[in-house]
Amino acid sequence: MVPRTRALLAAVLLTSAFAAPATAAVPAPPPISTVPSCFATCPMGDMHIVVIVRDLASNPIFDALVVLDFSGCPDAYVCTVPGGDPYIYDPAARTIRMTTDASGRVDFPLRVGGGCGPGGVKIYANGVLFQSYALASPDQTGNGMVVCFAIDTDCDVFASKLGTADPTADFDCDGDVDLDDQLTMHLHGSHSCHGIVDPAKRSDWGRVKAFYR
Ligand SMILES: [Ca+2]
Ligand SMILES: [Ca+2]
Repeated sequence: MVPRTRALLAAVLLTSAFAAPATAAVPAPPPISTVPSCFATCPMGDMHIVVIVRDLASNPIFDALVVLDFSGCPDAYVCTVPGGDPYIYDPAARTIRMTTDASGRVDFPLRVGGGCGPGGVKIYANGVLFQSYALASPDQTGNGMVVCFAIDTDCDVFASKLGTADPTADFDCDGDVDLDDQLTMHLHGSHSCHGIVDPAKRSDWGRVKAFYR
């Protein structure tokens, strides 16, 4: 092998050794990647946050790390049950993370209540800022449950925002707080971090009371 060829081969091998794996592809921010129009969650985990991560050529990125950053949203109430969620919560950093599947998709069944104004919650993919949001939840009081009588005042707090453009109660992302958002409040009534809060069941009340203290 002539020296020139040997040098070329060495360069190719070196390049291959340090070639970036597919997982290190750089995510392209929205609208190439897909993010929610607004950030609405329920403590029971039945309002999903879905993100699809793509590169500049619109190819889905597998195994991209998607981070939901709540560090600027101190009133977000993150429910935690060890091993109970498909994502990882870091309580010190106040972040939630999960990696994308082969189609570049992550689906967070986020169990989060509370709220905060615009910019409080951020979505990152492989370190690239995708979007920042206000946080909206039917758990308007940020205590991990949606209850409108006796032990909680979620409906009263929501009602005070009806007719406004307050993003912390705009669950359907259309820029206002109206009867459609009120319907979402009703649909998520009695939802909590621990499932349905049923006043007829003493055990559930016990949990709620314990939760409330
Ligand atoms: Ca509440
Ligand atoms: Ca709305």
